[in-house]
Amino acid sequence: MRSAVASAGPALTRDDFQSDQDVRWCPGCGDYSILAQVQRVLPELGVPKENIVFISGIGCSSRFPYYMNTFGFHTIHGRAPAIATGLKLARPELDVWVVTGDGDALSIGGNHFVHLLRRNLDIRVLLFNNQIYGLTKGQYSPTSEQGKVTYSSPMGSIETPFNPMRVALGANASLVARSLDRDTKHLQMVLKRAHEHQGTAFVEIYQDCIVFNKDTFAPLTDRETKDDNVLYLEHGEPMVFGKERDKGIRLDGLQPRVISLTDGQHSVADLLIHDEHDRYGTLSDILATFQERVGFPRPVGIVRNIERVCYEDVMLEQIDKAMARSGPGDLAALLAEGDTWTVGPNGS
Ligand SMILES: Cc1ncc(C[n+]2csc(CCOP(=O)(O)OP(=O)(O)O)c2C)c(N)n1
Ligand code: SF4
Repeated sequence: MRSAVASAGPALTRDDFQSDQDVRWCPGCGDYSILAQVQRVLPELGVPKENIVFISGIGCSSRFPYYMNTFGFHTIHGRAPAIATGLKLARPELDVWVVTGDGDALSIGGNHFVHLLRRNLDIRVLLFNNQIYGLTKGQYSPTSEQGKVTYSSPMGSIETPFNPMRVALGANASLVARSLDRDTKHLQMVLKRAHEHQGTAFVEIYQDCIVFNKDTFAPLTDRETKDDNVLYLEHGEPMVFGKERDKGIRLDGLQPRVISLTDGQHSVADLLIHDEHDRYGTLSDILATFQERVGFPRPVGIVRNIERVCYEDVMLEQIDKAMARSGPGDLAALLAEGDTWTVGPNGS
């Protein structure tokens, strides 16, 4: 269910969304940029501050609600989706955002995370992926690459990492997107699109943990290399990338291939056209594999955007129907009915 829109009050600015708390991330942490982009975008969304709620779990990223001058809840590790679900069902008019990290969402909170996505409540989920546990000082996370040497994997992680986009698509998330902390305009665009979406919008944001996983995303953010390593997706447009826009993605049977647009063998007409509304996710599933393929660019932007019924709309309808049929109900009477007994002293 859509959140309530703004009344005709004074226009809000970025400053209106800054809280009075000192921001306690390490200097240079990518979280600062994400916070700034969220605070820049919110005034444009037209939602009154008192209708916005940020709910987080535990981690550096999860300190986010303290820094927002909105309602917020710093909950327990991995459980932000559960709290957000309860809140959205009780107060469906609120604009609910979940902020989580790769550890919070995909280790301890993996179960809650996938069920939020499959249920499709109208909630936005921002996953700050720094491929490490930041708050607890640098243990490998479920998105750390195989072989990653950390305090908890001194000989290199032997685990196959989660690909968050594949997890989200596997849970049939209705909006799946990716952006980067340092690509500020792109991140703002993705946040706005996530907000427009009705249903659970999952946004993976690559975030630099400058202390424990410095420069992990440098090839995707450094000026000299990013154009050759990032594929900016645009609905209805051919998949072109490269500093000279000289490369593209073509489908060869079921396999995507990177092709040159300057070798005289191919042209833009041969390239895959992005379709974010592809209902069954064939294209988004292919795009999600790019990060595992050597020599492929990393897709960013809206990977998938389909319409699905929102969980809270159907649940509220069911509650209305049940009340029309059986009246408003009486919880105390329900708890006391049927076989009940009283526990006496010493458990007798
Ligand atoms: C029940 C429980 N288990 C473990 C922890 C320790 N812990 C706190 S944050 C965290 C991981 C944070 O990593 P991530 O979600 O990637 O966030 P980041 O700090 O990198 O932003 C862990 C394991 C905890 N606080 N509570
Ligand atoms: S430990 Fe890493 S993620 Fe946490 S505040 Fe510092 S730089 Fe940011």
